[in-house]
Amino acid sequence: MSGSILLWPPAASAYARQVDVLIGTFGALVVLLSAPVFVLMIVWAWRYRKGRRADRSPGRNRNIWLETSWSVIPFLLILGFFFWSSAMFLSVQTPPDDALTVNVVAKQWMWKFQHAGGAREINDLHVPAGRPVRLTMTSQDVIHSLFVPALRIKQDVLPERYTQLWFNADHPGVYPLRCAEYCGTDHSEMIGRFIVQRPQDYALWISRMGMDEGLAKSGKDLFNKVGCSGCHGPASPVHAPSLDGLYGSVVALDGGRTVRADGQYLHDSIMLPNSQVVAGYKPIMPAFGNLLDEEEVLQLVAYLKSRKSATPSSGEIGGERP
Ligand code: HEC
Ligand SMILES: [Cu+2]
Repeated sequence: MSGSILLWPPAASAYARQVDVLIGTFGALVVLLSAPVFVLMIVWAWRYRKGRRADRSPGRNRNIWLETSWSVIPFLLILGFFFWSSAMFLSVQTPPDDALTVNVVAKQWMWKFQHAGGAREINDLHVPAGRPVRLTMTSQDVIHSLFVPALRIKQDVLPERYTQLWFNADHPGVYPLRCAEYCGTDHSEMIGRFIVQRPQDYALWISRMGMDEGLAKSGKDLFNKVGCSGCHGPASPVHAPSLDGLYGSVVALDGGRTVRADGQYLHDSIMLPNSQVVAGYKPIMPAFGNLLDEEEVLQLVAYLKSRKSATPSSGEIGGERP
């Protein structure tokens, strides 16, 4: 892997170049502000060294404006950096709505990627150039951290939780992808490739993967296979909530709280159902934490997200949900 660790890796997105400008400017400012201190320290140490006959009487004329200015000007400059970098931080936290979603499951010691169309890959992540991509990430075991130096972004990947990252890579090429959180013996082997392709090459790659069965489709099969439909299906004798149109709605919980049903809520409802019980239902849903792995939960969550509100004519009983 010689040559793969670069002091200043290539930049593959507009954001990465912004980070470079920020770091470069900040570095320049730090040099500008600290250089006079060191230069004067050396000059004066020389001028007033022991045995030198120099004028050592206390200075008379203090200049209050000069003394204020060397505190206030650096303060304002540094404050400028605070606003500049905060704006960048906020933008990297908010993916655009039209972003392509790729689900990521980290485990000791590999990266698994599932594309929205169902294509899966391990340790390689293919993305189209010039399109925003959002990574929804979780871990199967310990804490990992996804780091793509060429994008200048890094995010912890946690068990039982979804974290996200987004980017818009604009420079086709192959770049390193790493785990930046010590996660056990083979942490240093948890290396992948981040592959940015021209849109037409990416389309070709996706079609070659030959998986048009989507994530939601696998989730639907799983929903029937592991027995969710036995309770949540329309003909079920069990008193369980309908899951149509659940995603994005507001759920009233036992105890009077309400939550918005986002991806994390769906995840937790499956893995730890008794942590949040829907108002009006008994906590009879079994926990699937030991039966399903995080990849399967992603498929179920994708399936639940795809279920729109039932039409009133569907004849389903228990229409608590608007
Ligand atoms: C034994 C019956 C049973 C099985 C099997 C079951 N559930 Fe449930 N589920 C329930 C009940 C009852 C509730 C409401 C009480 C609660 O929140 O725990 C519920 C709640 C939920 C909720 C929250 C619903 C809401 O309105 O907020 C989701 C999501 C869910 N289940 C998904 C699943 C999935 C996915 C599976 C299969 C992996 C599954 N369930 C299997 C009975 C079941
Ligand atoms: Cu790791």
